[in-house]
Amino acid sequence: MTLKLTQGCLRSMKQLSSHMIAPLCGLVFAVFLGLFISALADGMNGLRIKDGWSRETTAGARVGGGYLTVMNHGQVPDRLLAVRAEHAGMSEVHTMAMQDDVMVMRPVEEPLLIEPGAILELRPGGLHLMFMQLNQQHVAGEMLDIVLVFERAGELDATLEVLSMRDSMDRMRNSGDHMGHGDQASHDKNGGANDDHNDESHSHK
Ligand SMILES: [Cu+2]
Repeated sequence: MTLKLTQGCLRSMKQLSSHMIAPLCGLVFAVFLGLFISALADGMNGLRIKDGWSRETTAGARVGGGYLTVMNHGQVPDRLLAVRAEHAGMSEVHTMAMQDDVMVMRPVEEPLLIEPGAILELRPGGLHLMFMQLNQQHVAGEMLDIVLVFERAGELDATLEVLSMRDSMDRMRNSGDHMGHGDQASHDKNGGANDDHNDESHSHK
């Protein structure tokens, strides 16, 4: 009696385990496949660009900003050398700083370093992308294709979602950045007149 019970139990355990092992194997396989695919997507460099966005521009505006996040999942540091965009005659990576009580922005002096495990955040009020000589208005709802040029990773495509003024305010609020003086900043030593970065203010020193 006891023997029969034990045998039955063993049999049912075997059945149970064989039933469970198959889907379990499938799950493990799927997880590994997922890891493999995401590793492929990251490429050799391990840089991942995300959350790209821009603010809509008015019809006559000649400049527009760009914001995004670059994460370095790789093992080696990399540097952001340049940015290119078809919709702009000139594109630069900008930094902002206080100068004589005025927020000014200018091209970064050195390529931005992204250490392994680090996150580079380009956002209003801080480091940002600047598109000048716009040949196309930034229209809310549209996507802007840009290319980021890295020292090691080379050229990586990125897209910026153009947000309406209202949505970009929300985005800034939600990102925990309360500075938000991207728009009020004057360009270079332009005296804080407005945010219309005319071409003169971009002459390189
Ligand atoms: Cu700028």
